[in-house]
Amino acid sequence: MMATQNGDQLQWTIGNMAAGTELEITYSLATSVVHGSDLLYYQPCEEDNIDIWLKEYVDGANQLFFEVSDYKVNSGTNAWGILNSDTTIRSNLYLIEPVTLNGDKPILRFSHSFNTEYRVDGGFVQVSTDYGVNWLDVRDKLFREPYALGGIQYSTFSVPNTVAFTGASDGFIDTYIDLSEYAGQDIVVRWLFACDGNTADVTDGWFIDDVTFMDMYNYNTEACVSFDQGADFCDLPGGKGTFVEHSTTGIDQEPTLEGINVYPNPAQEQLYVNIDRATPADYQITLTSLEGKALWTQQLHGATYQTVQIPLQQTTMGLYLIKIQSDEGVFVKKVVIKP
Ligand SMILES: [Ca+2]
Ligand SMILES: [Ca+2]
Repeated sequence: MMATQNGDQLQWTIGNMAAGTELEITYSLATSVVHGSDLLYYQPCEEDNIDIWLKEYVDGANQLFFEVSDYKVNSGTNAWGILNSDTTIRSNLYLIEPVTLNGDKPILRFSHSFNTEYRVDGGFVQVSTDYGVNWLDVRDKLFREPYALGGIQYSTFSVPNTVAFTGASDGFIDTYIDLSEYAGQDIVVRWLFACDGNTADVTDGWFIDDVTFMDMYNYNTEACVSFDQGADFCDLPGGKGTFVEHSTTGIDQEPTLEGINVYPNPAQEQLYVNIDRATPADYQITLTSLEGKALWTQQLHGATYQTVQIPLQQTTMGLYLIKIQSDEGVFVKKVVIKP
């Protein structure tokens, strides 16, 4: 069944359906390499740098602190973590370096792994827009991997209606927090952990890694069904739809195809793509605008050692993409064209 495109809508005409029958429509979408979330701040949690992190023992019978270690990590060598305790503990970890929330849709994402006594021991996260004077409850802003349903018992934190990450996450998961309400402000974060006085796997706990602030780019598309016999029925996907990763894993990383060079950059009258490879291969070379509009394209068949010249006289100055497609994948490079 073909879809018709109408602006930002895709439409399928289903026709008649018998009562009780089901129809599944699947489609795939591609996002341009230039569209992605903007990285605002990234903390790899590799070291206990005292001007960024603060660890605080609050109270309890066991004086445990969050520590940087290689015990459980999401990436790199280390992560922050704290072990469960079978005597009472309350202990906090602060990221005290303020992060300015640029953009319209700033979010915080952190990777974490937890395995605690379900609904009894656990932790939660708070943010502050006044450098730690007041701490804000962001429970309604967690939009992926939120807290456990039903909260945590009162006596662990002695705070009514406490929600928490509790139970088992089964490895590292990514929690996303929508901070758009605080856009433009500086923010600091803290993670609070507590255990009651009994029942704990003291070999496990809560581990936090890869703290990332981004101005989010996402596709949050509403799907609607219209039918003759009634009003439209519409629904949105959960988790704010499709999240597009920040560009350090996309275009800025500029993955290379060995033996292929694009030069000069910036370019003026000509741009060259030089292929210097012993194995013959097919290529499609395309110069596109940032919006993905193709301005020049050429196919090469069985190319080995070859230089392709792209004329730029008709191209206005600006930032462009050179896209080289082969059996090995797509290699995209940003090029600046000067007047
Ligand atoms: Ca790490
Ligand atoms: Ca416990």
